[in-house]
Amino acid sequence: MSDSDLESSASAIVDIFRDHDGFLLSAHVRPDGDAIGSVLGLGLALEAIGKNVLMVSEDGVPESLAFLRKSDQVVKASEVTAEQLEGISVMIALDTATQPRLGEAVNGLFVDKGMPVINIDHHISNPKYGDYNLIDSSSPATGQIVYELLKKHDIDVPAESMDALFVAISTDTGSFQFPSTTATTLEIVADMVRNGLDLGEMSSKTYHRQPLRKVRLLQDLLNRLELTANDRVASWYLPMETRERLALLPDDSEDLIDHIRSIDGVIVAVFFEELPDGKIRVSSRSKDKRFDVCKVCQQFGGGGHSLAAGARMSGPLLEAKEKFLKAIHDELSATSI
Ligand SMILES: [Mn+2]
Repeated sequence: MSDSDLESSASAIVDIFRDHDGFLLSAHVRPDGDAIGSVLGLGLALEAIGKNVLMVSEDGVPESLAFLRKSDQVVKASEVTAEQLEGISVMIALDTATQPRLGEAVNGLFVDKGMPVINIDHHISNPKYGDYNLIDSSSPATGQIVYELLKKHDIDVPAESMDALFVAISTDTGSFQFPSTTATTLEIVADMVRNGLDLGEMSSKTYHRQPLRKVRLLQDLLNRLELTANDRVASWYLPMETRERLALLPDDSEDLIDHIRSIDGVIVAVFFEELPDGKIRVSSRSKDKRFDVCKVCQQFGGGGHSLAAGARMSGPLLEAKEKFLKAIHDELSATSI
């Protein structure tokens, strides 16, 4: 979207905020920091201006983000009652590249109910499934789009919102290390700090509270680390058996891919996870702008960003791994890196 398109979309969305009283907010399944942070950030800001807000998530709030104030207000979509939906007239999808990624129970809450859908996101592959779309693929986090939207239109950002939006931006930028981090991102954080954000405390709560089982998982994954294509592709995989043995929670494997992404000389990192339903979740990262992992993930029905993308494949695990790595190797040979 061009700058003027973004501005007119933003104004149209703020008009909807002003004209309606009840909002349903949600983000993608298996929510990460940007997903929960954006929902809480916008939801609590709307609540503070007197709106009725229902924040839901297909999979609830991961344990690692439960420190966010008022995160207990984000409820599991399957547990929402008809009463809670009363007066809700607008659906807001945040950080969700495609509508099905909201989850089945979330979709069930608003599809065919005549609610306009607001779609705020930064995924380049977002097909603009909303009635109102604010898609800025140049933004490193949906939380950044939300913060700018609120600030530009003089909607107050309460302290709890600010914490949540900081965590959204911090996690999606890899703590302000990814190249997607812009001067605007840092200006936003400066603005937050000036307005009372405790950056040290928020960062420590976000990054320095690893459960031991997550470190045990890392130990296990390191034993299965594989380097291919002249050590330019690093991958590892997590079988169901390990998940059960270590009694892992679904989000324990989050961010672990950064360990292999960080290996010197590695261009592409891939993480294969066997899920309880037998499907294989593939996460991939590129460290070179010339190598687009989204393109490879799209071959398997997935998507995301050019430097970070994912897909879901059918099992068995080792077959999926072989197929996906072959596509990565083929793409690598076709690209002059
Ligand atoms: Mn995001």
